[in-house]
Amino acid sequence: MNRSTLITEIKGRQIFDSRGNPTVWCRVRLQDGSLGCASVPSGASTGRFEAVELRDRERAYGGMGVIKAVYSVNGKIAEGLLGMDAADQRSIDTALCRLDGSINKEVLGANATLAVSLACAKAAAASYALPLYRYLGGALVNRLPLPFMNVLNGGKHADNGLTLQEYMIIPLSATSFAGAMRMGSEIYHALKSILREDDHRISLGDEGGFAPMLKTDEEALGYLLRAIEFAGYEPGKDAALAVDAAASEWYREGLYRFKDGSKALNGKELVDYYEELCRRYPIVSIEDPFHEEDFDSFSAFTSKCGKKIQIVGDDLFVTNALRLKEGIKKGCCNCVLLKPNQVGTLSETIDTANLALSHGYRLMPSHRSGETEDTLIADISVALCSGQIKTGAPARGERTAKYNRLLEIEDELAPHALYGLC
Ligand code: 2PG
Ligand code: MG
Repeated sequence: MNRSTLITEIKGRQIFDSRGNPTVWCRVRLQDGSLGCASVPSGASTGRFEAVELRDRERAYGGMGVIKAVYSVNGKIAEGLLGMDAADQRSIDTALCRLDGSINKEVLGANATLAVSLACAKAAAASYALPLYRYLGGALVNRLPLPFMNVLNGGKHADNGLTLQEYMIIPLSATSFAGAMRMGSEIYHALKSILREDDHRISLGDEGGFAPMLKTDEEALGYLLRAIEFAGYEPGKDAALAVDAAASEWYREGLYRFKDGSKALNGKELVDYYEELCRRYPIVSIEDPFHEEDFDSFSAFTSKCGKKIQIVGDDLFVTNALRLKEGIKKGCCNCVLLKPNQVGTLSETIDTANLALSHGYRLMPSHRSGETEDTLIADISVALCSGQIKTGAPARGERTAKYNRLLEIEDELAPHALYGLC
């Protein structure tokens, strides 16, 4: 055992996320003085089967305080982990699961366990003087991901009429990550100009995308096409579209009910609706097209369209290997969204990623709508060679922190850096 990576101190603190809600921060100190700090994001459209984010449920912060989770970090977790080797991530994460003892981290809180799990990895990487992506991914890692940029926000992330939660652009024809950022940024600003010209408000949603008062999803997709063209690019060739429907949020009593009241569809009708959207717009990826328990519609849609487009499971799989196993058995999706805070430790996140890869699924590391300045998912996307990442608009510090980190990694990997999907 490398004695310099033994944990000598674990310190938790309550900080704030991009929505102004409290969240957990943690710093791990090692015997050789190395430090690792991590903070935990938080979702708004959360899956029912996610690990539990422990909230105080008291008067302060409208019940959103995380003092209990911080107490878990400074108390039970610190007691259990002091003296352990931070470089032995598997043992650290096994110990965190054991200390919690529940199946969904409801005792200590997944926000507490994840903060510590990630801070240990960062401290160990610092001790080895390796960037996190290299520490986690190994010597051969050299691929930068294609960014899925959420430039128009709807659903639970904005108070407009849009049913689908995220409308993303994908800079397909870029040949480098820096080139992808240029294209994404130009399209983002083109979109702003067009919206302004049409007298739409240009206020932002939770993930930095615009949140105009549009009425229909097709109107939103139309604006994305116009923005791509206005920026001088060709829709479908230079930049494609993707959506996150987050359909669990608009499913009630057996039907998918559109926000504007125009439609209430059953699963089969919704499959047809998506097929039609894909015919009319250059959509290459749809996330959570159905409710998190509607495995039948997921598998029907995957067998119909899974060869043509990427179908991503977020609330469906919640980064959980057991949920993913069920989805694999039933033929649901061909890509897994990876959100470490849905499961509560780094090892469990990577286990789910490996299970997905071994069954031919793609990976999409993802931010949450409530974020911090932590850039871990940028490093994870490189370490896992995912070839893609979803981390919001190319605007707002908590989003650009991840993009800027990827620009830094691209520089570090030059001249051998590859870009995009394998
Ligand atoms: C999603 C995410 C991130 P939230 O649904 O994919 O974009 O949103 O963090 O609110 O779950
Ligand atoms: Mg989602």
